[in-house]
Amino acid sequence: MPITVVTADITQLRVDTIVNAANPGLLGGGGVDGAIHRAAGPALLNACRALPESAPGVRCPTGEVRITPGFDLPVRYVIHTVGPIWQGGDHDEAELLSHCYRNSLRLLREHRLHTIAFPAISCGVYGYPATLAAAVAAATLCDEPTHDASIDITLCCFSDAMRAIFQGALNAV
Ligand code: AR6
Repeated sequence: MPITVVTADITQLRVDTIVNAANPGLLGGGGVDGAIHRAAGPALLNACRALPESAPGVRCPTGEVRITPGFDLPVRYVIHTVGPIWQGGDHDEAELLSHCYRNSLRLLREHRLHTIAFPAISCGVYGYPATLAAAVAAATLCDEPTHDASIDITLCCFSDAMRAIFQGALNAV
């Protein structure tokens, strides 16, 4: 299962599915979420709004995933996940972040897709220290069954500094 780390705008990538670092409401926001909604067009917001709420205003609890079409994006699907807000590290942040990656790959397999790109989930507005988040991402992805050579993972960082952190974490696994 090859894992590549790149510096790029995730909305430009031509993969089967990109992952969105969303919030539980799934109705858009800033950062990569805002960029994905802008590039996908208003149909994405409508698709998200149509997803059922599990509690008032919650369409995707932290660590879980939901899937929609990619609409105007050059991808077939968007997998929306919600990373944990960093609260110092003793509020199950690592486990919840790990669930984001693992559940995204589960959906990828269920939909028989092969290529996926992740942003640095939780590393922006949600405040997760990048070195710690990268270690969780690398450990989780490298823990996946490696016999599945048909799955190709891209870790899409928005700066070279972030790319170096994620590459370093992968090298350390
Ligand atoms: N392509 C790739 N990475 C990007 C892009 C892009 N176009 N834009 C930003 N990033 P964030 P979070 C990087 O804040 O921390 C939203 O408002 C960014 O530099 O997008 O999980 C949601 O609605 C950072 O490294 O996501 C939630 O409310 C990484 O993506 C909240 O932010 C994640 O930063 C989620 O916060």
